[in-house]
Formats: sequence, structure tokens, C-alpha cells
Amino acid sequence: MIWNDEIECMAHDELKKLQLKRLQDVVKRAYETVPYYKKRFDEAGIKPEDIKTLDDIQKLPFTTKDDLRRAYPFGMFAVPRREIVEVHTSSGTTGKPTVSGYTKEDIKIWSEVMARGLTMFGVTEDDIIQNTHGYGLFTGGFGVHYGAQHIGATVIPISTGQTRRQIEIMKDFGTTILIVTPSYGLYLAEVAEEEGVESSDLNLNSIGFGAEMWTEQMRQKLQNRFNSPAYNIYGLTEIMGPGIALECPEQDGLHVMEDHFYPEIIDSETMEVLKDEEKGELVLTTLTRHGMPIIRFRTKDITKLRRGTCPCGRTLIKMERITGRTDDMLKIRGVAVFPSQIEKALLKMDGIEPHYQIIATRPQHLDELEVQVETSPQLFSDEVKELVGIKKKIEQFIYDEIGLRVNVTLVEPKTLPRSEGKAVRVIDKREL
Ligand code: DLL
Repeated sequence: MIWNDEIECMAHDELKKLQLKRLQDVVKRAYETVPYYKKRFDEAGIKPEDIKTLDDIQKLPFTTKDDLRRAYPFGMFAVPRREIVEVHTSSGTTGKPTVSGYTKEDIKIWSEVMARGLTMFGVTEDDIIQNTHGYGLFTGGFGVHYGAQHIGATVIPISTGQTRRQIEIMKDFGTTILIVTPSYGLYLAEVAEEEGVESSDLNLNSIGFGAEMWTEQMRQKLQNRFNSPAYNIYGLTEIMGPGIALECPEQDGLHVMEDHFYPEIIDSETMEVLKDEEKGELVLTTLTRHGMPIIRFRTKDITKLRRGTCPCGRTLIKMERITGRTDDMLKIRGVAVFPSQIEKALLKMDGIEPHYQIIATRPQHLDELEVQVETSPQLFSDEVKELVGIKKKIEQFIYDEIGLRVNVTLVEPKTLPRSEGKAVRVIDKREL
């Protein structure tokens, strides 16, 4: 099923025309109404009339998270504050959060893109959606809520936490769609097991998951534990929230809602725009947002784009799932290491639980990497000799993946902290 055939299956030439018209509009609006853009465009010697083709977007300056922080709280709004009907913020673990403002029209667009995405997962008005994303300043709760209601499905706005209650409700209400972060999904599965609830006691048809990095192996674990397909949801507060790109039944990349969000991939060192299929940093421009247009936002998320008609019938460009962020890259003895590489290596091993933490230290002026990972209860009761063998095997898998020797510590089942939202995977104890 497709929510909006006209747009989602539009011929590429038609889509380009629509994108150009919208780009010209948004650039003009941003220039005329947001002092930040006027200043930046003037400095770059660019006028809105200079945008004659889609490639002309490359003449425009980038916007970064720091630019948005400097405008805190409402400096990026393009409309009077009274037209803003809702605000959200990023989690702001480092420094001030960034604020995102929405007009009524923006909320409609958000509902539309999320309805398209949930339809890809098979959601209809007959479904019951358990939305475990936090309802609050985080965009996850409301974004999913708006999309689900637009479709006409029944939403259980349970929000995050109360894990035992979540399981009970899933069972009693016959939840058909579960929305989680991958780390919280695994925690839910663990608690369900403790409660003696099997996947056959549930009525799940699909899982929508996102908001944090995950590997294909992690998806497999989630799917196996709930015996249900799991589809990826991508988005970020600065651009809108969830709904920028979502996965269709092919489970082979996410369709970007490119009539509303224009994607580019750049080389984050040279700032050069890369071609389709080349991996780099995702840059996004909002083509239709009223309250807070964002031009060429550097997401720091690493991915690549692929154009073509998908077997599902959609022509919207596909984005590979995010494999890391330019800023979660750890430099260990000069080598770039992404948590996703470690996760991939760990989950190749049977008997290893998808709960791990990566700890970087610098004991004698030399970087060390320790990976703590939980074993399954069966494995933990095995002979010490066998555990040593497993530790060595995982160290070898990681070496094959990243080319560095790391120290793997196998820890007892259920000892690492559990996540109810976005998991903390890396603890960097080095003083850099
Ligand atoms: O996490 C929006 C969201 C909510 C997406 C619910 C999906 C579901 P922020 O808190 O602003 O917004 O965090 C955005 O999270 O730049 C990525 O680094 C990461 N991220 C989001 N979705 C995915 C995903 C929400 N599917 C940041 N895969 C982004 C990998 C993701 N990383």
C-alpha cells in the first residue's frame, strides 16, 4: 500500500521541477525573514534569484548545529512567534539544545510524511500502535502520534519507561505495531521473556524503530525476539523529527521524503558534494517548512543515496541506513573506529547479547579500547576455558573489522545499563 501515489511514485523529472520551485521559494523566504540567512547569503554574495537550477543549491552556505545554538531559542523562526503552535528541542547533552518551531502547516506536513512512512510498514486504520517514544520535547512521541492519527490507527501513547506495564499492555490491548528505539526494543524483549511472555502471546505485525544507530545484526535480533519484521525510521529535530526517511517492505534502504526534504551527501573534509552511491555526510534542506526553514543542514550522519525505482513502486530516492556519525567516530591510535563496526563484529558471535559498551582509555599515553559485552546465561555458566576462547574469538572478529587489537571483557548477563531511549554505547575516558 502507498499513502500518496502521486508524490511517492512521481517521475524523477517531475519531482525535480517541484523541488526546484520549492527550493526557490524557501531560499527567498529564508533570506527575507530570517536575519541569520540574510547575513550568511550576503557574505557569500548570493541572492535568492541566483538559484536557477537544483545544482545551484551548492552555492548556498551550510548551516550547522552551532549556528542553530547561537540563534537559541527562537532566532531561526521565519514567522512571528504567535504563528508557531509547537516547539521541540534536541536532547542537548552538550551545550544548549537546539529549538525546532512548527506552524499549523508544518504539523500537517509532519503528519503526512509520517503517515506515508507508517503505511510502508503496513499500518492501516485497523492497527493499534504502541508508541514507546517519549512525548515531550523529544520529537519521537509526537511525530509518530501525528502520522498514526492521520492514518486513523489507534494510538496507545504510553511513552517511554514502565517496561513491565508496556508488556502487559501489548498483550492485553493486542498491540499490532510497536514503535521503539532498537536498544529499548531489546530491553522490552528481555523483560517480556522474564515475564514468561512469548512472541506468540502477542499480536505484533511490525515494529518501527529508529532514533539511534543500529546494525543489520541488531535488526535480526529484534525481529527474531518479537517474531515480527522491523522497519527503520530516520529523522532529526532540527529538520522536523522522525519522518525524513523511512523504510519500505524491501528493508533495503529508506525512502527520503524528498518533496519536503532535499538530501545531499558531502565529503565532510573537503565540503565537496558527492555523487549518488558515494558515502559521506548527509546534508538536508527543508523545502516546505514554514516556521523554521533550514538550508543545507549538516547532520553529521554518514550514509549514501541511491536513485532508482524500488520494487515497492516508489521512486523517492533511497538512503542507506546510517552507519555512524562524523562525531561518534573514535580515533584510536590514529585509526577511525565507529561503534557500528564493533557492534557488527560482536553480533557475529552466538551466545552474545546485544548489550555492550565501548570504553576508551589512555593509560600510558597510548589509546586502549575495551569492549564490555554481555554473554547469554547459558554461555556464562560454561567453563572458564571456553569463555577465554570466546573472548579471543570476538577480539579476532573486531580485529578483522577495524584492524586494531582491543580488549574484550565478557560480563555477566543483565549487568550493563539498559536503555529506555537512546543507548549510550561509548564512554571516552581519555583526556583529549
Ligand atoms: O531521534 C528523531 C527520531 C525519533 C527518529 C524517533 C526516529 C524515531 P534527534 O533526537 O534530534 O531526533 O536525534 C537525531 O539521531 O542525527 C541520527 O544521528 C540519530 N538517528 C535518528 N534516527 C536514526 C536511525 C530523533 N534510524 C539523530 N538510524 C540523527 C540511525 C538515527 N541513527
